[in-house]
Amino acid sequence: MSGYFITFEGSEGCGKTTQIEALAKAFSSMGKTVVITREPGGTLIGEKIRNLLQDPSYKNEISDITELLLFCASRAELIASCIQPALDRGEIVICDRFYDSTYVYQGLGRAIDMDTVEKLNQITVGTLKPDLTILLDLDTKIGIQRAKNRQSGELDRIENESLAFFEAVRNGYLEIAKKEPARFKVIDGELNVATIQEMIWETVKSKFLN
Ligand code: T5A
Repeated sequence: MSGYFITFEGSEGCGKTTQIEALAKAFSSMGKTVVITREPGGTLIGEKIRNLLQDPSYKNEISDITELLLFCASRAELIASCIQPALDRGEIVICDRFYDSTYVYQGLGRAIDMDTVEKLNQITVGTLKPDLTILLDLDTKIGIQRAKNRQSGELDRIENESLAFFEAVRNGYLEIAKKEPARFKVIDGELNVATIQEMIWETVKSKFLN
């Protein structure tokens, strides 16, 4: 038996963590087993990679290709030790970011050749694909401001990128969602938390619970 694999995507501060917690509670209250995880991170090795990738003092120390490989390494470990085993047990896996993040942040934000990103993605994930991806679309400036407020003004290595970088990320997400309408649900991240929560639950119910 295979469970469901749900991913959340969006640019900085769009509200993924807030909504993932609410969705996991809703599933748990129905007696379903839910695994919440995140990228980069989610494993011992992945969390060490996350620290490397986010540390603002490494601003000029990580080349674009190294960054891409580190995100893929974290993902490979997460799939092998967490996501695939949980799906094989029939559980629900909710992941904060997955390979769509790599397409938009490294492929578009860093402008790494898409063939390279695609090849590495195939090596990293094989045939694994999310059953549903919730994209919380948010104005870039609002998202960065939210991230700043939450972290008392401190931004991590990637959050320090330019507005143009995050505009490319936002537009890239919307393009992917347009190409894969059966997998994506795009929700306006400026709506209030409760409304977004309800919209996500309606989407999940109609996709998995009917
Ligand atoms: N990355 C990741 C890549 O470049 N390539 C990759 O392949 C992968 C996997 C991850 C970084 O790595 C990059 C992308 C990222 O830069 P991260 O810390 O996980 O780093 O960063 P984010 O994913 O952006 O997570 P954040 O914690 O910054 O944002 P969330 O989780 O989207 O937002 P959340 O829920 O923490 O909310 C942020 C603030 O806004 C408020 C919350 O209370 C909180 O204070 N909020 C709202 N306010 C108003 N209205 C709403 N609807 C709100 N929802 C939440």
